Amino acid sequence: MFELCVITDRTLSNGLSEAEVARLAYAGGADIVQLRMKNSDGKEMLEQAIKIKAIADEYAKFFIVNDRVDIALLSDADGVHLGQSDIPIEYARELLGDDKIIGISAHNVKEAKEAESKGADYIGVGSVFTTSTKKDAHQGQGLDIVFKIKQAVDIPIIAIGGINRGNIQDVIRAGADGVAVISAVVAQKDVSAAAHELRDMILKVRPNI
Ligand code: TZP
Ligand code: MG
Repeated sequence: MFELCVITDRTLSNGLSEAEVARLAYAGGADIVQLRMKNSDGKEMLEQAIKIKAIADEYAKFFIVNDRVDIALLSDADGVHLGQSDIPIEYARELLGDDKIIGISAHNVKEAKEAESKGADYIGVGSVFTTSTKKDAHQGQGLDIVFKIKQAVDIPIIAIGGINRGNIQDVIRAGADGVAVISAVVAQKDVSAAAHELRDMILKVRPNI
């Protein structure tokens, strides 16, 4: 369900819109597309969200919105992904209800356990490796953080940050249930092929999916 999450980034997507990237990513095998539009107007983000929701339904895949609970509700997304300084999970849950997915970013075991106890559906863990995609990321926490958080919680964990074809299998072996990537898919010439290759690599390490 959560094996490969592709997160949009207009600045890396070679002129493609978020919805165009989403279609290619789903076609290649992404399980989730997360719409991430930092600094964009609500109107433009909602337009992309509504388009991606329709595409996600076509492919019977998941659609998650980064940061914006309002956009998630208005587009009938499957859920939201929230960081430690976004709307706290208890408030987001009040708005979204029990049926929507809420993912929470955690950088240590304490944050992960707290998110789980407050009803998070999955934990985003990172940045595992260094990445230039998110300048203020907690850089390069290593595979160790994946292992530690996996031991500490019972909900799925999705690793993020600098993950690519060269290290994705190590991340799964360290205990991640899934991975989230931006540049390794969105910035590639063939977005579908990149998503397909990464998902295949996950399957090779976890053939039981
Ligand atoms: N959160 C932690 S690292 C990161 C986010 C959104 C960026 C990941 O991008 P990339 O290109 O897959 O390293
Ligand atoms: Mg956020």
